[in-house]
Formats: sequence, C-alpha cells, structure tokens
Amino acid sequence: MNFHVLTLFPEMILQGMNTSITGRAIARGLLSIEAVNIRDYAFNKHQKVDDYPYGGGAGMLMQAEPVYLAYESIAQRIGKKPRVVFLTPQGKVFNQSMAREMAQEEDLVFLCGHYEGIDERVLEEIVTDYVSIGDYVLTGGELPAMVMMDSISRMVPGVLNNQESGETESFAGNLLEYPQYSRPEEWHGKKVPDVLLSGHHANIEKWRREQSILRTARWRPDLLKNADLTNKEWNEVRQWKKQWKSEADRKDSES
Ligand code: 6GU
Repeated sequence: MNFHVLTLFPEMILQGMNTSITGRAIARGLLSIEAVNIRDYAFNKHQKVDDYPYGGGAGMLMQAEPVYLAYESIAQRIGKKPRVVFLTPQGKVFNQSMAREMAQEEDLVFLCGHYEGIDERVLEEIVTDYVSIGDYVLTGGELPAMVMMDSISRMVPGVLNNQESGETESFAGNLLEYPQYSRPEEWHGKKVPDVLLSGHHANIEKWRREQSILRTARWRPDLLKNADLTNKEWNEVRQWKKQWKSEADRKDSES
C-alpha cells in the first residue's frame, strides 16, 4: 500500500506515521508514505497557497492551482489517476468496512484542507471520495488522514503480526471488545474475574462473548443491530435492557 498525502504540514504526517505499528510496516516495506507539500507547488513570489473567497465571508480558501499541480506530480509519477480522498466534515462517515475496502487499493491519495476549505473547482476535478471521521469539527485534514491510514494499514496483509491480528475480529462481528486483565490478580482491591483464572477455555470463551454482547448492548446499541446473535443471546439482551431501564427509572424517581 502506497499512501500519498497532499498537505501544508508534511512533517506532521511523517512524524505520526513513522511510529509504532505503521512505522514498523514502513520499515519492512509493506507500506510507503509520501507527504507532498502543497506549498512547493505555489509558483508565485511568496509561495502563497490561499486567497479570499469570492462573495465574501470569513477566512481564506486554499487555491485550486497549487493543489492541482501537487496532485498531478503524484499521478504522473505513479502513471495513473489514483483514488483521491478529501477529508471533510461534509463527507461520508468513515467506518471499518470502508477501511477494509480501501485497503485493496495499491495507491491512495489523501487531500488535507486547511483554512476555510479548498476552491470547489479542483475538488470537482480530482476528488473521488469525500470522507469525514465523525460529527465534530477539526482544524485540518491531517489528523483525519492519519486516522484513516492507521485503520487501513491494519487491513493490509502482513502489517499486523499473528497476535495483533486476533484483535481485528472484534469489530468485524459488530461487537465491542471484552474486558481484559493482566497481573497482579488483585489491584486496588479489585480481583480478576475467577473464570479467567480457571483454565477452563470453553467457559472463558463463553464469558468473553457475553461480556462483548453486554458492553455493546450497553454502550453501542446501534452496532448490535448488525451483530450476529443467537436467539438465546437476543433474549439475554432483552433481559439486561429491562434491568437497565428499571435501574434508570429508579434513579430518576430518587432525584
Ligand atoms: Cl475529515 N476534517 C475536518 N476538518 N474536520 C473533521 C473531519 C475532517 N472529520 C470530522 N471532523
């Protein structure tokens, strides 16, 4: 997988990606990352990349030409018109299945905006995907691009080792991870659940699945709709929800 990032802050991208698991994958040649500084393609006296919006309004816009030339330099080098992701709160909200799908590409270009946005005309010409990472506003596209590259990277074969790739499965089933514990057996008066010390693998698996379903029902009921539960498990979920509701009602009546 070759990532190409169009940005005004290339050092931010390189610093972030050359760390931890993505850094290891770059060193091993499974990923490459290139940060193209859009300012290097501003062929005017002061290397200016922004200007006032026509029609007025707050702030500055990134101009079309430097963005286009920076994009062209990539397209020419790789010899094709690559997929271009523009990071914007107006885009489709990123999720695990988009990560899995984008990991099939050989090259991905990320366009990071700053200021109040980018001249619409260059977006129309080069952008193939408009993507947001959630319903909140950030100052630029660099962090969202890194979020996407991180999650896409872990879908690339070989990036995770055997132990790490076990973790991939948890979201695939649309369930949250079960809680985990390491030594010591007791910490701040809290004991590790007995079942995990029992050595009884079937019981441990049963407990973990129940915990995953419990957590998902409690904190992300929206995910549960797409989870694959047995009838018995759906019944359990109904019982828990009834219990949580009566607990909440009781608290309400007390206050
Ligand atoms: Cl992709 N960009 C910006 N600027 N803010 C965001 C975002 C993207 N996704 C959520 N908020």
